[in-house]
Amino acid sequence: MPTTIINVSNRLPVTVGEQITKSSGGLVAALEGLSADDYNLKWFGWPGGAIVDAARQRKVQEILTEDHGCIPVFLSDDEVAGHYEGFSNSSLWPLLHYMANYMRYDPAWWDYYQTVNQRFADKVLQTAKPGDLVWVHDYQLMLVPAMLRERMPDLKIGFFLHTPFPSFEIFRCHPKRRELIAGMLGANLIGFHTFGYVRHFRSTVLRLLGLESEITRIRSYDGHTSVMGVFPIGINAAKFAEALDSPEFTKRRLELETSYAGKRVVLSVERMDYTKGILHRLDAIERFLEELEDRDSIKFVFVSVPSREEVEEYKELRAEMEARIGRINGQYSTLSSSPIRFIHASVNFTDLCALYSTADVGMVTPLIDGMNLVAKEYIACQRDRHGVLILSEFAGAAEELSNATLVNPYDAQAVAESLTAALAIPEEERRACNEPMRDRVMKYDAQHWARTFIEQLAGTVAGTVTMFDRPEKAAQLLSDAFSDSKRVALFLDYDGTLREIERDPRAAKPTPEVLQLLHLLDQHENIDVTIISGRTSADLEAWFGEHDIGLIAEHGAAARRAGTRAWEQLDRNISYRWKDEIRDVLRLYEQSTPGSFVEEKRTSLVWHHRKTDPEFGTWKAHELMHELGTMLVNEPVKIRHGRKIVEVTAEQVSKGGAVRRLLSQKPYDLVLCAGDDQTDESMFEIESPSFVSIKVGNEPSRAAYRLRDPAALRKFLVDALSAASPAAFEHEGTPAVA
Ligand code: GDG
Repeated sequence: MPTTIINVSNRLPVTVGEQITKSSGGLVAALEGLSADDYNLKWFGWPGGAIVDAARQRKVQEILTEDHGCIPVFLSDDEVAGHYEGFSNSSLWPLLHYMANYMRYDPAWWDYYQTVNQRFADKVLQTAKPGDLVWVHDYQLMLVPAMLRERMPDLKIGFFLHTPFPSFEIFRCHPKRRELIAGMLGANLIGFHTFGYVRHFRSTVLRLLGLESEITRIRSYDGHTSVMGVFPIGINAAKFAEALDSPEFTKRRLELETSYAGKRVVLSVERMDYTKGILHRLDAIERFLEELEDRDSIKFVFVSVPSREEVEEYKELRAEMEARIGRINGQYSTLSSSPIRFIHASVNFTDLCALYSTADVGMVTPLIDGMNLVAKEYIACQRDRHGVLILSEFAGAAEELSNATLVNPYDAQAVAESLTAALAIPEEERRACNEPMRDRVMKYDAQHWARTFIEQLAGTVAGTVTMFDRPEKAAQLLSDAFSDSKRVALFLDYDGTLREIERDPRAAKPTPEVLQLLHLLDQHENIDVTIISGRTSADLEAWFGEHDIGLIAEHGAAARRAGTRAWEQLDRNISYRWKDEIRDVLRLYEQSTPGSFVEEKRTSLVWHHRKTDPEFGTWKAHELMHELGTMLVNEPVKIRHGRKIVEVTAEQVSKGGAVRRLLSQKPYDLVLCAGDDQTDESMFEIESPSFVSIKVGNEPSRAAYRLRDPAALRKFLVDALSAASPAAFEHEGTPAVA
């Protein structure tokens, strides 16, 4: 059975007008190149234009689906203006390209962006089945992965960003920065053109969301892992190869050669966009022309495809470009020729190939560009002429095309000199530079790109966390024990287990969901609940003092048994003299690491680095671990680098020890321990036939069962209670504790 690929991009590869016209961009070729034996492709996107009439929408949908495998997402004119022209192209596009001063923002655009992303997600969810691969494209749809994940947690979702991902310092300017990256993190696989963009994305996620990550993996709070990968997009190589062998191409090339006879041709092709460095290029051309003796010997051809003409900055760019070209042509024209030929239109594909192949120099100098396919297409078409590619260092393509003449587009003088030098490179040298680049461009083409992305996506572990043991088994054990009125002990860690983690630990007071769950458990006399935490007894007393439940504080150093009000110290015989020595060291780290602080508890000293720069904080934590390790070799302590903390604790105190002590005083038929942190592992070591251990979260653990997050644990407990006494729940309805 072929796997279904659901490809989701802002635009469908078809346009609906009087007739339906198919477009043939790189993405179409890339996906059509996937084998039909292995994959069945469905394409979701906007068909262009506003089709408002419901009957016409149905008709268009029917034709597109049946004849083209395309499922249209219809948008109104207002939605296109708010989502596409506004939020996507006037807000996100400039920022993703480091042009924060071009970024505009209107809160109404954000509403449109969310609505349209949700419409795309809903449309996909109407069709998607488990086992399908969903591939979402580009900056217009950054929220879609998380929207899909929320409703189908097991779906394999990929996201590819076709633009650069800028440095954190730039991306942080966006008013919706957190929402946007959280949306992308719904994907299992997030693809970028270069490793630089991966690095920036990771750094942004670490700093804005405070998540843990390795170089190419990020673990989200909801338990799934997003893998980041480098997938440099390629050109439609087969289409170019075919064109170069066609008689029309040969004819058009001959015509161009005749028309430009006696001149060296320098070609630029691009959408008219301020990222493409057009005005800076004109500066360089002016400097070049100033120095040129024979002005009839050169022709610059600019193919500038109209783009985003509704957006103000693009209108201004066009006006400025036209004025500058007019001035340059006025100043440097001779009686027989003018230096710049400016085509403000799209040329047909054969003409484009003929132009690429005729040009002595391809001048591709964007100020920044995700990849830039024009550079690769120019090389592909230089099969026998070996023209020179002048390429901006700031195009993603520069990583692969390192034999090109690489330039800094902001340095007009250097670009002008590179152009003079390029025109003088001997043929042998040009051939030697181009051949390896051409081999690469033709081999690692768009189809290769799509295949590698899809194969990697197919190989990722599906969204949900793999369970150690089926949680239904634990649920059954628990509900059986509840319904038989057996004596059950629940030892529940608090932060990250019973309740979601907060950035500020003081803000993590019990939510109504937690309190409602405790209230439900409280109604069963046979169930003893103990909250077991690393927090101080004062913290626990303040939040749970009024509840008749057991409390264990400071990882097992103090306990307040259910039914009593008094706290008992379990660590009376333990010495804490070692604290004096290390307190000073931790203070030094506090001083030298902005945002970090030292917390002193009865049984431990903790250095917190949650609020520091994540990379600096983690590095300092490693240094501190090393220093403490050598200082404290002979002391009865444990040193631990936990979640954004370095902690030194008395060796004899542990949660596991405290649980054992309570169990030795009162026997139970079933004991359940749940925790999310390393300190909880000492509870999971307890061995007993009637023992259920649950890890909350997706880190490695010795627990027998695993649940995704605190909400899943709360639901698990409520479900077990309701299975044991359905009547009580029928009466009250299922409580909203999750
Ligand atoms: C975005 C990213 C990334 C151009 N003029 C004509 C014409 N074209 C075709 C070219 C090329 C395509 O348009 C332009 O692609 P680029 O990659 O250069 O740039 P963007 O449009 O900005 O694309 C970019 C890309 O997505 C893919 O991920 O590389 O960085 O910004 O294929 O051939 N085609 C025809 N006539 C023209 O006049 N027929």
